[in-house]
Parts: sequence; structure tokens; C-alpha cells
Amino acid sequence: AKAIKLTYANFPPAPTFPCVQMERWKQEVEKRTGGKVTVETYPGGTLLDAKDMMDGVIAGQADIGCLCMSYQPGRFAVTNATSLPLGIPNAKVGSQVLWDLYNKYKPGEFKDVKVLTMFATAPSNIMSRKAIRTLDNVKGCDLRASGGAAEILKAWGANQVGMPMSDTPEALQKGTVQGLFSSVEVMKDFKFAEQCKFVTLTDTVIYPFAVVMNKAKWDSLPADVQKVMEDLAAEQCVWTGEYMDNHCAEAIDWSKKEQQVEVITLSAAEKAKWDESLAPITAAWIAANTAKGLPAAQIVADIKASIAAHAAK
Ligand code: DTR
Repeated sequence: AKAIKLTYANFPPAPTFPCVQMERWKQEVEKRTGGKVTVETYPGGTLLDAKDMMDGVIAGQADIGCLCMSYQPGRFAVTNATSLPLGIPNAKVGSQVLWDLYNKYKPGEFKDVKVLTMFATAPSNIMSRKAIRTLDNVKGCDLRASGGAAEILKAWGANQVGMPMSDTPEALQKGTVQGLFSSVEVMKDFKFAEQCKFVTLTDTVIYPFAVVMNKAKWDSLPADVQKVMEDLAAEQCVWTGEYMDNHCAEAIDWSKKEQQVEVITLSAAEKAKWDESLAPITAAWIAANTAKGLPAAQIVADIKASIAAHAAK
């Protein structure tokens, strides 16, 4: 049989978690297909950039692409509902909740691709140049976030600045932003700890990711190869969630020990204030998306039930 070569595009640099999971998927596919398939990986936006990922894969510029759905909130309304403040406790649960949701709704925005897997980051925390200890400290602070996480920052009164993660190192360097709101593994992987000496633990929303394949390319694959990839989908989702959770813990340890970062835990009374300001977000999302014809209340109910089911495991 002729060897099958697939290209796989990713937007952030090679050491970051979207690329780590990409290399793991490549290895597993090459192994499980007995070398019938080889995957050529392109980290760092060398083949497709963050915002071109979905359309680039649809157009066949890459066979496979990894995208952060938060960077196009309107395009991926159903799956981005996992970025509402609904209490996803970690990346492993978040990844499974996202995968359940995708499989239940199979939203139309994915009709032109084959979805190979999905996964989520760990819940977001604030990484900043200045100490943020109270809700008042956040007000007016220039912080970078996208999608659902951006809505959270706005509710807290931050000056939210939107951009993909891959543009953030330069924005921090230039002082366009004073910090960011994301999962904390980036403190180590992007060396943000060299500039952001404070982490405020808010443990709020996750960012959802998808890995998609060009539809015609998928259709051209032999059934046994398709089966290997389909069997890997849920496993890859859980693997990535676990990797992310472990890596966030390592990054926090490293930041404290090697970079003298202070990790700020909010008091229960203070945290209650932060959470209270998020209360209207979900209701507003349900109203807006019901108006657009989505079963929005059901989607939120499904996410809550799925969190409870996976968190209990
Ligand atoms: N939190 C999202 C996604 C994200 C988290 N870690 C990384 C690393 C590399 C790229 C994207 C992400 C974000 O802030 O964009």
C-alpha cells in the first residue's frame, strides 16, 4: 500500500501544550497504523496561523489543524458555551465535557471538516506584572484574553484586550498588556514568569480547542486508518486534559521556585465578590443564543450535568 502523508498545522510554539498533544497524536497514529501513515507537524504558525486555522483546513492548505475556538467566539457558539462560568474544575473534566457536548450537538459549523478530537485548558487565572489582590485592583488593568474568558474579564472591570496566545509574548514585552488571563502552564512554556511576577488564582473558565481534518482528505483515507483515528479521539481528549492539569501544577512550582512569583489566593469573602459579578453572564448568553435559535438553556443544562458526571469519576 502507498504511504499516506498528512500535514498537521498548529499556531503556538513547539513546547506549548497544543503542540505537545499534536506530537503525541502523531506518534500514536504512526504506531497504530504500523507506519502506513506519517504525520508532518508544523508548530508555531509555520503552515497556518491561529485565526486562519479552520478556513485553512477547509481549503486544504493543511490536512489537519489545531484551533482554539475562543478566538472565534461567534463561529463556534455551541462549543464555546463551555467557556461560561459554570465551574469546570480542571482540564480533564473540561475536555470530556467539551467532547460530550460536541458529540451531542454536532454543530453545523463543523460540517466541512472531520473533527479528530477536542480538549480544554485548565481553568483560567490572572498572570500580571502588578499584584492583583482585590476586585478593585483589576479595574482598568490591561489584560489579554479571548472568547468566554474575555467576557469574564469585562465583568470584573478589567480593560480586556483580545488576541491569540501566539501574539501575547510581544504584547507583554511592549507593554500593550499588563498581564493575561489563561491557564497557568504558559508561565513556564512561554516564560511569562520572567515578566509576570504575580498569579491571582481565580480558577474560572477554560478555553476549548478542536483538532480538525480536511473533509476530502478524511474521505480519502482507508477504513482501517479512519478507525485508528476515531478510536483515538476520546483517549486523546483525556490524555491532553491530564497532561494540562499536571503541567499547570509543575509550572506553578517552577514559577515560585525559579522565578520568585507570588501566587495570590483570594479570601472566601473576596472570591464571593468576584463570583457574584459573573452571575449575569450565563443568563445573558442563554437569552442571546435562544434569540439566535440555539437550544441555549438545554446546552447549559447539559454542560452542568456533564461536569457533575465527570467530576464524580
Ligand atoms: N488560554 C488560551 C489557550 C491557551 C492556553 N495555553 C496555551 C498555549 C498555547 C496556545 C494557546 C493556549 C489562550 O489564552 O489563548
